[in-house]
Parts: sequence; structure tokens; C-alpha cells
Amino acid sequence: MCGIVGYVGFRKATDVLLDGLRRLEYRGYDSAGVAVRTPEGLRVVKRSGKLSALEEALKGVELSGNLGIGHTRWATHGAPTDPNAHPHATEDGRITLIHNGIFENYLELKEALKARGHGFRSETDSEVLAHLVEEKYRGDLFLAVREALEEVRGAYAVAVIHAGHEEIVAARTVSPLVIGLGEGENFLASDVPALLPYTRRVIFLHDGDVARITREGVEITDLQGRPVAREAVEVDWTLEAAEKGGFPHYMLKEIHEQPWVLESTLGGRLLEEEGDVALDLALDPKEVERVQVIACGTASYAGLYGKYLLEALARIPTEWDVASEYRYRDPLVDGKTLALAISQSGETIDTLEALREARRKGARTLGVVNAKGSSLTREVEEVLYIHAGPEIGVASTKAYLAMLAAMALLAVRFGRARGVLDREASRGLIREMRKLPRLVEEVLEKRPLIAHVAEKYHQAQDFLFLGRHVQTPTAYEGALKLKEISYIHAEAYPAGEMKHGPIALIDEHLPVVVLATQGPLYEKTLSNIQEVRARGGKVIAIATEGDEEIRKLAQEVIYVPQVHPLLAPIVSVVPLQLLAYEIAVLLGRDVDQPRNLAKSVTVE
Ligand code: HGA
Repeated sequence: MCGIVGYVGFRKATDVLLDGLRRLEYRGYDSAGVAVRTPEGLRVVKRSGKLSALEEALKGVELSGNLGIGHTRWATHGAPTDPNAHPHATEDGRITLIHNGIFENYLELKEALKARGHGFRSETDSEVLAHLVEEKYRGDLFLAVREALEEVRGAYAVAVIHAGHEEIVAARTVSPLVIGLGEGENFLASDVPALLPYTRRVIFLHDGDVARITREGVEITDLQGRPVAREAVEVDWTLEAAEKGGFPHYMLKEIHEQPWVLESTLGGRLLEEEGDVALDLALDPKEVERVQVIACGTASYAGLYGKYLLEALARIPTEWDVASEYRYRDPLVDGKTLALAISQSGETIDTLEALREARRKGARTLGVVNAKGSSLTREVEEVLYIHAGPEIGVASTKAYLAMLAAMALLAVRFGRARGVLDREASRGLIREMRKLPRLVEEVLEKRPLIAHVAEKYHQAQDFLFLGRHVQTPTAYEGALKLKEISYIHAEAYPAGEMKHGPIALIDEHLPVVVLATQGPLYEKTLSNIQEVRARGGKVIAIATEGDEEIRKLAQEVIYVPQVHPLLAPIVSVVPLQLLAYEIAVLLGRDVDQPRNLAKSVTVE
């Protein structure tokens, strides 16, 4: 959600801010703005629409200054209009701020501020903080921001500047913020990719931290002004990894990165000789009697795959529901329950809150996360990193694949530790896992065929996706990808469930994507395909290389390489990602920044 950037140093601030915003635009993108400290005071330029609208507005405006803040917005309070775009300023224009999150008590604060004579220019919750800081200000901006924050309730990352100070005051609670450390300059951002062109030395702020950032250094305290020590860390993400590298879209680039992503998720963790995996977890799987998966969106489908594997390979009862439901269903948890929280960003608020609920009830906790240093990693006992590198496309692809691989690792480890998976079976699986990067590479070569299928079906109004057992989450994920980036209505069902309702949808206009790879339920899936055919539906089958039988039944067949049936989802989801991508491109959609969505959902 919303992207925040800040700069203080010797460079032209607008250049650094726009560059940073471009790298954060995936977080939110209905409006954007910058504020720069110029010799004439603070100057704000902001526009509704995409970042390009702001860039256009800035052409011909001379904003000279070496200190500034910038923001891309994903509106929660107030429509995406120019006045509601950030930064927000006080009436005298001497204080300006940007905010990510929601101030829950803003209405009462706004009424009180109005009664005390403050005039408001936006409908946002964010603007109240600018006026509060103004009231508290007695010459010390750092202090004024802390005092103002004492009065707000809710989630925030904020950055505040004042015409009379060469400093940025930043604070966070819930919403992420990271400081980039330079020589004679310092940076601020919601996420690491914005900092990578300038520095890899960063400080992740924690909840309740307030920082004063000048060109010489950084001072961090808690809300009461007590100093807190935060270590600077080196991040290992490269700039190239966070750029498009010749692909027309981040999503396509990220789909093509999947072979090496799998290498890095699995690399060094597969112990073929021992028939085990090395996960470096202190947690003893024998002490776990039940797993509860906590995740949202794509990560939740990875979690559903995890449930099938943990039950099949480690024989641990595993519950699965989305985090926003888990949190409010008063789940039954005890000290032998493992809450397995999965999140690409590690900042997804529903997942964090559900995890906190599990912890309050006494669960053990394990996070499966991509972003190092993110909030989730600090709130779980242990972390299993998926090592997918920065994912910028809003619709997740490579992080999903890496999460699937992480689930496979976890299930093998748990199965071995609990003595229910024998060494030979495990060695077989590990050998198959080793092949995955190469097999995914082979699937990527099918892109021209998939583009052809997309061409034939991109005018459809609806799609149905069917899969069974471990391919059920693949069907869910395939439908989600298509919805997210093409805006075509798509539903997914476990194939056996089709006859209990969704079959009513089938006619000659409905393309039905069926995951029909080899495995124990292959024959049953073929029967489901027959049922679709009998009603005129068009079948697009994802099938195992060499399966000639299926050609007689399906209008289209996209082959994926032969692999252990439990690992088939890892190769089978790739054509579905490409299908969604090709259809979205044909329909002229904004693939990397689909409407209404944001990459890391930090509001409830
Ligand atoms: N509530 C603020 C900021 C929204 C936000 O953080 N979105 O992710 C607004 O509506 O402008």
C-alpha cells in the first residue's frame, strides 16, 4: 500500500524522489506527490492518476532543493483526487507530511482541530496529523511529531518535514519504513527497491520507532523520546533484480526468473544422501500436533498446497483458512499448535494480526517470508526465507512458486523428523525437487503455444478452473491470476465438486481450464473433463508430457514435464501464469499495476 520516499543530502531531491516512487509504484498508484524544501519554503506538487501525471506536472516546474518527501497513494479515505493526494500541508505551508496507513480516530481529531480554527483541504485521515504537529510545534520538529503521534490511533508510516529544519522526521507503527544510509546523504522508503540505486546499507524501523534523519546521520527514539538502538544491515538484493531487465513487464520478467528462484529456495537445503532437507529450525516437528496455515491471497493457496503435503508426507492435521477469517473465528490453539504464517512482503496486516491472535493463544510460530527484516520476521519464533528476490509485479508469480517449494521442503523435513516418511521415499522426492528449476525452464518455452491459446479465448466473459488434491490450489491460483490482471471473471473448484453446482455454468462459451496431470486422481479428472465436454464446454487441459489420451478429450492441451505427482503444481502453475499474462496483454490491461490492487496490503 502507499509508497513513501524521503531524501536529504546533496542531490536534487526531486530526481531521487521520482526515481524512488517509480520503484514503489507497485504499492499503490491512484495519485502521487512530492514536497521539496526550496529556498522559498516547502513546495508541494501532487496529482491524481499514475505517477506519469505527476511527472508531467513537474515538467517546467523548477523545484530546487536537496531535501524532500514523495508518496504514491492507494486511497482509503477520500477519493483519488488532487487535493486528497499526499503530501498534506498545514495552512501556512510550513509543515508537510506523507502517510501510509489509517488514523482510526481521525474524525474526532478533525472535529476538535476544526473547532480550534484549523482549515482542512482534503478528505483524508492523514491531514489531521499535519495540523496536530503544527499545534505541538515549539521549535523542535522531532518532539512535535512524537507528541502528535501520541494522539492518533491506528496504523501508520509517516514522514514529516518543516520549512525551518533540514531534517525528515519519520515514524512507523504497523506500516513498513526503512532508512537507507549514504555518505553525506540519507534516504527513507517503504521498501528496499527504492533505495537500491543509492545504498544497500539500511535500517528497518520497528513499530513505535521515531527517526530524525539529517544528511549527517539518523537518530531513533521511541514515542516517549527514549533512544533506541537499531542495527544497520546490508541487503543482498541487487538493483538489476528490482528492474525489468529487458522484459516489457515486471510480471513477465518475474515469471522467467522462476527457474533460478527455485534454485535459490531449494539450493543448499536438499540433502539427497540423507533423504532429508536442511532448514536450520530449532523447532522440533515431533512437538507439533497440529498446523494452522495463516495467509492471504496467493500465499494462502501456497498454504493450501502446504496442507496437502503436510498431511500426505508428515501426517500432521493441518487447518487452512484465510488470515482475515482465522483471526475472527476464535480458533482452537494450544502449545502444540504451529501457526504457519506465509507472506511475500511480511507486512500483510491480516496475516500479522492473525499471527498475533495465534500467539496470544499460545501457538508456536513459523513464518515463510520473502522480504528480509519485514515485520512478520520479527514476530515469529522462526523464519523460513523463500529467497525469491524483489517481486514488483502486483500479481505474485515467482514468490508463489518459491512458497510452494518451501512447503515441499517443510513437509519433507516434518515427515522425516516425525518418522513417517522413509528415507527412500524422501530421497525420491528430493531427486525430483532437484529437477524442478530445469523443468520450469522447459515450461517457459511453451510461451508461444500459450499465447496462441490466449488469442483464441481472450474474449470469453468467464473461465472455470478445475483441479483435484494438490492441484486444487493450482486451480485457485490460476483463476486468481486471471481475475487480477485481465479482469475476466474466473472461478475455481475442486474438480469433484463441479457436479454439485458449478456445472450449471457450463455451455459452449465457457472455457474450462483443467489440471489433468498424472497422479492417483488422473482418471477421475478425465471423467470430470467428459462431464464438461458433454455440456459443450471448451476444455484447456494442463497435462503431463506424453499423455496422448487427453488430446481426444480436450480442445487445447498444454503439456508440462513429468514429475512426482505431489510436485506437479510447481510446474503446472507456470502455464496458468503465462495464460493470464497473455490474455491481459491482449485485452490491453495494465499488467503490472492492475486496477484497485496493491502489492502489499497493509490495511485491514
Ligand atoms: N489513509 C490514507 C493513506 C492510505 C494508505 O496508506 N493506503 O495504503 C489515504 O487515504 O490517503
